Amino acid sequence: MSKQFYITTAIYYVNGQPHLGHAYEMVLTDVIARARRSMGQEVFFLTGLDEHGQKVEQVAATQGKKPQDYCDEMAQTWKSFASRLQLKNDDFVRTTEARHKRVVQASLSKVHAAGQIYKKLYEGFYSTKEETFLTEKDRKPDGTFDPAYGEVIKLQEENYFFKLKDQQTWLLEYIEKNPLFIRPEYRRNEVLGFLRNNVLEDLCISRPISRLSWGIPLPFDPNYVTYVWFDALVNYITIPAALGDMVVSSALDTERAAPPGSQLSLWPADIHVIGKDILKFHAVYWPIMLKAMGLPLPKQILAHGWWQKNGERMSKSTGNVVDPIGVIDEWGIDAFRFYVLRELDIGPDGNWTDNGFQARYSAELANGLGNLVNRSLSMLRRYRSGRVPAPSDELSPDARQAVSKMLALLEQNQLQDALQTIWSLVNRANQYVDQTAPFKIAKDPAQARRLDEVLYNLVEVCRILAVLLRPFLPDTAARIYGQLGLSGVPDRFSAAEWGGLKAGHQIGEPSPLFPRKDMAGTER
Ligand code: ME8
Repeated sequence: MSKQFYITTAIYYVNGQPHLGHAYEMVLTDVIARARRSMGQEVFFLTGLDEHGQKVEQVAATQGKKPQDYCDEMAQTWKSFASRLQLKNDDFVRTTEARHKRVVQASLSKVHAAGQIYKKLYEGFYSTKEETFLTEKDRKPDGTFDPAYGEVIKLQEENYFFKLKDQQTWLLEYIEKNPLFIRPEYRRNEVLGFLRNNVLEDLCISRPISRLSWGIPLPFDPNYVTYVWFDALVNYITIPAALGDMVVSSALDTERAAPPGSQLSLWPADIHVIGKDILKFHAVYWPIMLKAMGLPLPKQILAHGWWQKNGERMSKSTGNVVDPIGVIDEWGIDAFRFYVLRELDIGPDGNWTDNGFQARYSAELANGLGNLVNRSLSMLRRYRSGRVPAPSDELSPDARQAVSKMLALLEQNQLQDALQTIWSLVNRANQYVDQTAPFKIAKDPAQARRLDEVLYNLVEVCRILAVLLRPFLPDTAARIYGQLGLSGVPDRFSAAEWGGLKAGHQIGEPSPLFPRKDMAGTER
């Protein structure tokens, strides 16, 4: 089987409720995955949950639950969140699954056998809250630590470490030679700066079982569990291995779980989509881990920014949060998907405002796209009983230009610009209605041919818009197709060629895609 386009999100800590930031990451990954499918590529989209660690163990205990029971409940919450967002993911990984644990252990064995893991006594500061070892560098001038670390204790403990020290040079060269490895460019520069100006410290990858039992045991020492990143990052290869990917299975000597003939070819990943806060783990530690396992590196790490609300960090304690499910219940999933991708390019931080959301809903969705589709279809029904007239190609150059520009942007994962390009066609078609005034020429029988031309151009643009919008707004695209009386879903960009609607085709019933809302009273 030829290699699929393999794209992943980060895996989410199960000890929290899903929020806007997670929804954004999931939706943007879903759009890239769907866009690739529309390009005709075979795609595998993986998302999932990070379920081990002290915090999960503690939260479960405070609720009087076993950690696994707690994780099982949270997994339901997260899976239903993903489905409300209309993710078309191909698998959902949970780090407590046997298929994941097996491959984590195989990867640890491999790296251990290669001499890259060693044991040493650690003596120093430890933040229980952040579950992390701290060094002198983390101390403030007055000797204290940032309050975010909570209580900081002195700890003496033997642990396993993964060697990073000798790995800096090749990684730096690799990133310098491969400009697309870390995107966007300024995030790449951050990593380059970090590697040029710091000496990598070896990474502690274990916790004694006496202190933490909720983890995957080290295959070479049952008194320890593996800790956080050696468990979490490895998810990106455990699912390929479980599905029979030969690259991973042969590097790690894992048996192929999938029956012969059904195995997928996934590794190396094409894109890991992650947030800016975990860039170092993905762009520095993960490549070094992969090299130690004898595996090729992912092709790209795409780091997005963080959302704030009203210019401030979202925080439950101050009530400054956006509840994606509440927004979806009120405005619909496509309005949510549209806003987050139209508002924020992949890279910088974004700012959610309810007013901004409503303004885009009203201007771009209701009055822009919704109005275009509704009036185009309504006029065709009113003036031609819903029958498509003979093809005409007045707007074909505009459509062709929008399609080719959008495809080029999608190749670069420039989703915001791609949406803007689609809207340039929406605006052009709305302007065409105003310029040609079909409601006026409909009154003049001598202009019947002209009216046919105008109506054809409008409904054909609506059809093409459905094709282009499908990855972004899957429901809306399907509804436009349905209202046009077309069967199936517009899931191939090749269908965006001008002339798809045939003369005599009977369209369906138009109904508003984005009902106008009374904005007064919805101010929050
Ligand atoms: O870090 N805006 O999990 P996580 C945008 N389990 N993105 C945000 C955000 C915000 N306000 N808040 C969080 C973890 N994110 C680890 C990852 S991967 C092998 C292990 C993003 O649940 C964040 O940047 O804390 C990250 O990419 C993702 O949500 C998961 O965060």
